[in-house]
This record gives sequence, C-alpha cells and structure tokens, in this order.
Amino acid sequence: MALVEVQVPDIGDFDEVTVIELMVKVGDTVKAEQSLITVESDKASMEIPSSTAGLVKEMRVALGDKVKQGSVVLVVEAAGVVATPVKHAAAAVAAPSASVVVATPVAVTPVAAPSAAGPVEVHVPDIGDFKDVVVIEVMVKPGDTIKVEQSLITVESDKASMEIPSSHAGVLQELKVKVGDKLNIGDLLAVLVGTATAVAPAAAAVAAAPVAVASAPAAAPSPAAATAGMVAAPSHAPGGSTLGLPHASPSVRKFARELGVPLDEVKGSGIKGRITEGDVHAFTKAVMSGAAQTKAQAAKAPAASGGDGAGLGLIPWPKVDFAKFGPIERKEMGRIKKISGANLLRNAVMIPAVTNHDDADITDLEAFRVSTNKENEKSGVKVTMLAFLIKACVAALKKYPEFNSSLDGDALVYKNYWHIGFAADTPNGLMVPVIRDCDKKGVLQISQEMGELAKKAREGKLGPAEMTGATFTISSLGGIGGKYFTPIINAPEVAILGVCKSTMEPVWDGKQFVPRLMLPLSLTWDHRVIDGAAAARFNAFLGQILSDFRRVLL
Ligand code: CAO
Repeated sequence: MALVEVQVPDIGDFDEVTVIELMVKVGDTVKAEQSLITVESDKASMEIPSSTAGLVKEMRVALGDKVKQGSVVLVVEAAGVVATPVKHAAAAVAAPSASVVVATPVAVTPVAAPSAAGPVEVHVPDIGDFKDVVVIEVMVKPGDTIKVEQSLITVESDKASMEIPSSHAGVLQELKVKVGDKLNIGDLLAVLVGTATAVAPAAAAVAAAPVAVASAPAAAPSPAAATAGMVAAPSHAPGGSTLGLPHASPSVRKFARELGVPLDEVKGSGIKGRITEGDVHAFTKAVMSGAAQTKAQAAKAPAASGGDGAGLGLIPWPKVDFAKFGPIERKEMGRIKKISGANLLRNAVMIPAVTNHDDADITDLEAFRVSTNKENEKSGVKVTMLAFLIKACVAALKKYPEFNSSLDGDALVYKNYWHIGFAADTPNGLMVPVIRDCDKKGVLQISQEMGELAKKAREGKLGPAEMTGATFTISSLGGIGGKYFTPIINAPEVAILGVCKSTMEPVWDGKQFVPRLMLPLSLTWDHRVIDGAAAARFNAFLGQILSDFRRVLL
C-alpha cells in the first residue's frame, strides 16, 4: 500500500496559520474527508480534512506549528480510497475537496442600488457549498451605524464558522435573522437606511466561501478580494473568547451544542486555553457524575456550602487558606449533612420567612406529664413534652388551616391530614421523621412512635416513607437549652415551630408575681402564605392550649 503525504490545501489568503488542535494520532485509521487538524488565523478557524483514507503512519505537524498551503500534515498508508484525486504540483497528493474555508469574492445577489439613501436590503452572499448554515451570533442591533464590510452575524456549518459582512453602510433599521436561524445564499439579513455606500461591486459581498480547491482551482481568491471583504470565522481568537464566543473549533462547538453543554463554562486544556472535544467530554462526565454543576443547575439548586452564589448574583464564597493562621484538619461532610444543607439553603433563600417568639405557660401540663409518666412507669413508654406539643399544634393547625397548607404556583393546597415532622439530632446530622395522622392518635401513641422513629433516625435506619409527607414540623431543643431561635421552614411546608427549654419564671397574675414554668416558642412562617397577625394568633392559641390542655378537646 502506498504512503501518501496529506498536505494543507489551498487555504486562500491565509499564508501562515497555526496548528491549534490535532484530531488524530499515529495508528489511527482515518476516512477520506475526516478532519485531521484545526488551524487558526486571526480571522478564521478551520479544520483540515484528509484527502485519503488509510492508516496514519506519521504526524508531520505539532501543536503550535505554523503551516501553509502545501505543508505536509501527516503520512497515511493509503487504503486505496482517495477523496478527490488531483495531481498536486509538489506530490501526488489529493487536495481536500470541500472542507476548507477560503476567501473568495462573490457578488451578493441581489445587491441593492449602491447609491440609494432609502432602505437597502443586505442579503447572504455566495457562501459556496454551504447550505443551511446556522446563525450562532448576531453582532449588531437595530439603530447601530453599520460600515461597509462590518460583520453583521456569524454563521456556522459543521466544518467552519464565518462572519457575514454588510454590503452597504447605513443605519440598521431592521434585522431579519436571529440566533438559530438557518440561512442560505440570497436570504435577507437586514435592512439599512441612511447613507447607503456600497462596496465596489467586485468586493461588495465578499464572504468566506468554501472552495473545492481541487475541483475548482480557479475559485481561489484574488489578493484584492481577499483583502477587501473576506471574513472567515474569527469566532475563536487565540487566547480567549472573542465576541463572547468560547475558544473552540466549529466542530467542538457543534458537539457541545448537541449535548447541551454550555461551552463558556468548559475549561479549555488546549493551546491558549482552547476547548477540545475531550474537554467537552470531561465536562459532561463531571456533570453527570455530580462532581460538577452547570451554572444553570447551581442557580436552581444551590449546593450546601459549595454553592458559590453565582446563580443569585452574589459575590463568591471567600476562599481562605486557614492553614496560614494555624494548624487545621479537613474532613468531608457526610451525605446527610450535604443533602440537608442544600435543602436548608434553598429554603432559607427562597422563603420570605418571619419568626414570632412567644411563651407558653406549661406549669400544669408539665405536672400532668410527670404524674402520667409515674403512673405509666411500668409500660415503658415515656410521655414527652414534644408529644403534647404535637397534639397542641394539630389543634392550632385545624383552627388556622393555612399553616397546614403548601404553595403550588399561585394556589394554596390545604391538606386534610395532619402529619407532623420532628427534627431529630443524629450522629449523621439533622433528620426529620414524620408521625402520620397525629389528629387520630393520642399523646401516648405519639410518644411511643416518636421514640421509635428517633431511635431509627440515630441508627440511620429511617426509610424514605418515614421522612416524607409532613404538613408541619416541630424542632425542639428543649432537652438541650436555649431561649429562642429561628428555625428554617421545611419546604413545601409553610411554617415550623421551634421550642426551647422551659424555665421557671416570675409571672404577674394580676395581683402578684407567681412562679410559672414558661416554654419559649418560636414560630417561623412563610409570609407569602401567612400574615403576621395570623402567626401571632396561632402562637397565642397554642399558648392557651398548652396552659390548659383541656382546650384540645374543644
Ligand atoms: N423544656 C425543658 N425540658 C425539656 C423540654 C423543654 N422544652 N423538652 C424536653 N425536655 C427534657 C425532657 O423532659 C427530658 O428530661 P428527663 O430526661 O428528665 O425526662 C430531656 O429534656 C430530654 O428529652 P429528649 O430530648 O430525650 O426528648 P424530647 O422529646 O424532648 O426530644 C428529640 C426528642 C428526638 C426531638 C430530641 O432527642 C432531639 O433530637 N432534639 C434535637 C432536635 C434538633 O436538633 N433541633 C434543631 C433543629 S435546627 O438545627
């Protein structure tokens, strides 16, 4: 089998372009027309295809090399298929047939009268073989003053991107295309008014045109045309993105678009930070595995502490090298902490929450609880203050049903069941088991279920069904201490009750100060659903029930 040198074909006006991407390596089998390398000038990026099918035996270019027409890209052991057999002056190498963008002067059809000062239509010029090129960028807007040859839009095929220049000068009255539109030669792009200076006919609508170098050598650009109006794809200027577009080849951008990858979030590993197909692959993998998030994802679901606030338009989270100030130890947070952290952050950020603080006199209730526990000592079930609180809350939720509702768009969903969640402190982090149908259960049964669920939570044995469906949550720090706090609502619930440690306090009974056991209550509520007055009434009602539990029966 013959060894064939694949050369850079006629690339028009570009006498020296830089190799910015190698798309094949020694040992690869390439097809005819398959892209081998990407080269870039300051005006265009283009993929150089293979003229020959076969096995790559030798690479003759490296990243950063400058190449020009006739430079040998690689040596292929030809498989016998030659794309467009053409005798080349330098060697018997076929030139690529239709994949290289070069500049060629072509008249726009139709061209408006050059001297007219009235509206002038600008059309897509001859863009050679390219059909249905996609508008990927609009560079001007109505009202802009446009110069002759100023780029109006960028279009892209799978092999190249190119800018379409204006054939006339004037003020842009109307833009007829938008990003995503598919265009062909002659399509109306824009309407200009005012000075309508047209380009000299020969260069009027010179645009990047794909030229089949081998089959149509006569179509190569004249130097005059090339300098006059040719514009081919400056969408990836070296060293970063230009005009807001990421630094990547057309095929990589097409690939990213197909996958829905936001290319401007992909870090380029190629020369001058260029994004390669491998980078897009790696980014996709990272997002799919949960190791990374797109900005859109982060905005929807801010991460526990890793959220950088980008979606909220906040300044980034401070990054501090704590080791500079003293010895440190770094420990990854557990799974539950990460999950609950993300939920807490969302709820704290998205709910306009307000907290009302109040005290309930539980002197009599506590006495009753202690005596009940004494009587029930043998049963093994200890009645807790939290169980009484759950019953009291169900009574308050029934009286004020919006506290037992959820927001669904512009509607409120009122629930005719009363499942109460309670925050449980576990070695793995905060969990919220749910006791179902608390309206149908007595304090003893609630106490018993609570004990079992709290135990399961600490052992990490709660099933998903035991943690879902709550209509209201109580977070009790009563066994630990504190006075008041501001609990975070457990969405989609609309309120949560925080309870702290009861203390004996002097309370004025109208005649004198008497010692009463006072329980601090902190009710946080969603102000979209509940008003401050309703929250105060809810707390006051709860206080009444707790001070005289017989009211639960009413
Ligand atoms: N005031 C004074 N004492 C109280 C009290 C209160 N409000 N609530 C409970 N106590 C007492 C109990 O009577 C018990 O005392 P005895 O042992 O003398 O009887 C002691 O505190 C311990 O109670 P407990 O914590 O075992 O039981 P509980 O029903 O109060 O709470 C549970 C159960 C699961 C809620 C609790 O163990 C827990 O995990 N609390 C933490 C919840 C939490 O972390 N909330 C914060 C969420 S926001 O980060």
